[in-house]
Amino acid sequence: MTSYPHYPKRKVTLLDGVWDMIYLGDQCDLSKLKPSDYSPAERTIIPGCFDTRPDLAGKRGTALYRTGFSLCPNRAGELRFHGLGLWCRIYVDGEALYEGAFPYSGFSVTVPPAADEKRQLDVLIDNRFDFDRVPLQEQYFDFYAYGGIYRSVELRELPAKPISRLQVIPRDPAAGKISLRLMPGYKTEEKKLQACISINGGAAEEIDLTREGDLFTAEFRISNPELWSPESPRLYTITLETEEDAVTERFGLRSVKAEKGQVFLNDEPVKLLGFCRHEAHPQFGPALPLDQIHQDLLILKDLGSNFIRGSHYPQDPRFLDLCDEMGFLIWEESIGWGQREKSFTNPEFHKQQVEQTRLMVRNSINHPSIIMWGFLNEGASNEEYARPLYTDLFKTIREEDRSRPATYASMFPYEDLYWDQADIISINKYPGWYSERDETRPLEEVPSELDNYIKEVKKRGLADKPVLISEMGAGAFYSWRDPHHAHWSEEYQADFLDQLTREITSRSEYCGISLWQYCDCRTYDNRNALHRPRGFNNKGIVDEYRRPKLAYGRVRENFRKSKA
Ligand code: ADA
Repeated sequence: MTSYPHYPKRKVTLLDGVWDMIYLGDQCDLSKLKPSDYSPAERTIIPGCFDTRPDLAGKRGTALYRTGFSLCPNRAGELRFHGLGLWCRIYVDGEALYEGAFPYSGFSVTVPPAADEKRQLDVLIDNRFDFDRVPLQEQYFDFYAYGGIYRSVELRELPAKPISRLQVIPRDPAAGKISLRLMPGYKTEEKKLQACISINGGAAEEIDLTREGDLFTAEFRISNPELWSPESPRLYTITLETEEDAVTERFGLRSVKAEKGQVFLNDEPVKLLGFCRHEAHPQFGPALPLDQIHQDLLILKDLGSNFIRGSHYPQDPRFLDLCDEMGFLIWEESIGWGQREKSFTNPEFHKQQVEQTRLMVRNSINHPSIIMWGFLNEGASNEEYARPLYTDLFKTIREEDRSRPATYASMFPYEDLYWDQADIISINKYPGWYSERDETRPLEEVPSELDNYIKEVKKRGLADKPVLISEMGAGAFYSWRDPHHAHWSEEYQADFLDQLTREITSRSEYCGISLWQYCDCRTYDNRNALHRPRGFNNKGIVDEYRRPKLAYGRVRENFRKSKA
């Protein structure tokens, strides 16, 4: 089964499975490369990354992937890529149809009709760093930049007048009121659109949608509405059918607000307790098997978390579907990591940031689990040169969706310039770990820093905005125990996270925390690895194989106590 949306009137084929592949090395001139010059003969598995395979581990270069598919003769199709990186060019029957570098973003490519049913798909993937070609993901990021088709690929047949998506925005959830926004997948001048809708597969009702810009919109009311919440994650499906096409989307009835220094879910204040999570595993990179995604969520539930920050890129839709079902609250963010002047002053970077952030909101808008949007993790929010992009990204998100708060993780709590634009103030800081003071165990920095951030927010007259610790953490090597409780020992991390989670759960001035981080994950393979022993970011509460460290029990107890 594919993730939502579903298209019940179309033939949809999941192309995941065994593909052919050839690794072309690290010297390819992409402008000259022709897939027809190669006969990929190696078998490989999609979703998958070539650079996690034992024979190609750590390679940076170009790989050509090939598979066949069937499409009804003389009918157009749509290839849906849920996530790949770093750069790709997509060919059908030898014709280049798309080229781009939007790591972790879901996007579609239209396949033109042909007389033959049998078609050939070639995907060229390149994972070499090159700011001009791949401005969104760079070598200095503290997470490994994998190469591959790391999420599912779907083929959808297209009718003449396809429906692209149906956005469902809860307006007054308790009264069952929703706004519908249909995105047609074809050009039209029509002012009205007639359709039938059914809720949860029940009786169909006729509805008239009215043209608004590029969309068709309508208001609708669900009878006997039941709210979505972490305790009771009630989901609805809606199927909208036109003469030619139908789409089934899944949604939940819930409201989110950020005001009076708190986050409200269904008008009740909620304390957000959880972790930042990378899609990562030593064997699979970000191409996680569904079972692993589910097990991660079971572990996070066991830890007493209700909140996950999807760091630092748009999330796998299968993960978001499970979060909807299991009642997690999610921060989804577009890809970004510590960008400075070179990026902010580059027009192509600016354009692609806006484009991928818009894509993220459009792709994920119906997930009730997503309660906030984010972007530009630890960007230069202390610099004036960053103002145009911060402003444009807030604008982009609000153009697409006003039903959720927008935020960004700032590493500059004393110099930030854009907090006034954010709905939630989110702070990434590492007192007690990256300590500037010369102490053996700088744990006592934590409470005083937490006091200072709040003082700063109040001083700036922003006390109405909720304050979230979007990252704080300490590293530990799994199974390294030490009576001295030295840095990197499981004991030091346990002391640190115990103190931090007790502080956050007892302070009403903080709306929550996403601890850095859920699991250890692979990062640098260059000299930066000197700060990242093993080439891993070791701040996980579980290691890369999800084995719990000592801190697990302490955090679990504190999170659970807070919710009791
Ligand atoms: C930053 C960053 C994380 C990670 C973390 C760390 O805050 O946002 O991705 O690199 O620091 O481990 O230092």
